[in-house]
Amino acid sequence: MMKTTWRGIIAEYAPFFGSPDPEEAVTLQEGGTPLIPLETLVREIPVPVRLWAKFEGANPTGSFKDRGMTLAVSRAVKKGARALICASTGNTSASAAAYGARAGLRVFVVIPDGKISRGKLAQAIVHHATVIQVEGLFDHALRIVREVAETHPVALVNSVNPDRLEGQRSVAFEIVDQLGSAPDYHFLPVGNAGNITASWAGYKAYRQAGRLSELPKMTGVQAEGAAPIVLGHVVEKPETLASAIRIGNPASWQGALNAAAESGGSILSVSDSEILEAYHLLASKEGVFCEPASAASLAGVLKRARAGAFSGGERIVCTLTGHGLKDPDTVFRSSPPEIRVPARKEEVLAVLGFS
Ligand code: AN7
Repeated sequence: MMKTTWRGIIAEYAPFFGSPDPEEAVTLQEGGTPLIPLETLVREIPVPVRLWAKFEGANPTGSFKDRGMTLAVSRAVKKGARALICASTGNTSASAAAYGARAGLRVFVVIPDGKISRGKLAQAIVHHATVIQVEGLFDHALRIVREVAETHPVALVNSVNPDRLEGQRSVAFEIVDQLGSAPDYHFLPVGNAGNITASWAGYKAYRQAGRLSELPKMTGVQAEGAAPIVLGHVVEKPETLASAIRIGNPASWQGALNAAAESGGSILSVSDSEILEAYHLLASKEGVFCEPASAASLAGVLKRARAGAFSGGERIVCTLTGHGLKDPDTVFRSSPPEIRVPARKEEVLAVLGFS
């Protein structure tokens, strides 16, 4: 007998998506990602809470973007689109390139020159997207593709396309299904602010459908050097090592503010060194390798915990939005040098401390 496998979010949550029919979906069986208990890291928190990571790096292209891309590309195909376009800090372009390839569409990605991680660039290239690097920021790239898509026959698949956010709601459905209820707190990194907007909409849709009663407090985490929502103004020159969230003027700014306000949550910022601390803790203490931007969510939890925000008993989920393999350069830049010895047993034993 064939084992039942996960069929992708459109089929698994069909009642929450009016279209397309699951048989017509452009899918790589995205979603169904692990909710991993962080039983070692939780000891960093001075009061007894429970902590999980929703590991979105386990999606087919290695980030949460696949949840929105399956819906956006499926619907674009139904409308007769022949080409897709997006601006990206890397993960959207990787996902658009893969789903576009699967649907037989041309894909154009516009990215900030030299500012996206190598793995993501490799993904766009290997799926045969046309990669256009612009000498500017993500914010400039987004403005350009919005204008192009308004006047030319290319479907825009950035999260300003509502299909993207509709698909990204599915992460909330899964968390509730996995936990049996919503967590008390849901922490996630914020760049263009689509994901916090979509996750919040997902919880609300699930409650409306009678699948949960209590909603979580949505807590968005920005990088200090790219924290327009926390600062309350556009950041002209956003800077952070978490390149995925190096965004100075988020498209879903208001959505993030609403999610935080309606849920009783908040938006905070963390420094690059706090991000790196969380990134290395996850990898070295839990075996979970996410990209730097993703670790901002855990950095936010630790920062809040150290400020005494939790009283004990809370259940906390952090979204880890993308896989660490997308950005190997950060590993080498932030770790001690590798050990090299002559090819002799004694040399290896000496390193082991057995000499
Ligand atoms: C790993 O790919 O904006 O707040 O162009 O790749 O919904 O923007 C990526 C964003 C967090 C922020 N973590 O999510 C893009 C892009 C990772 C990301 C975010 C992104 P949003």
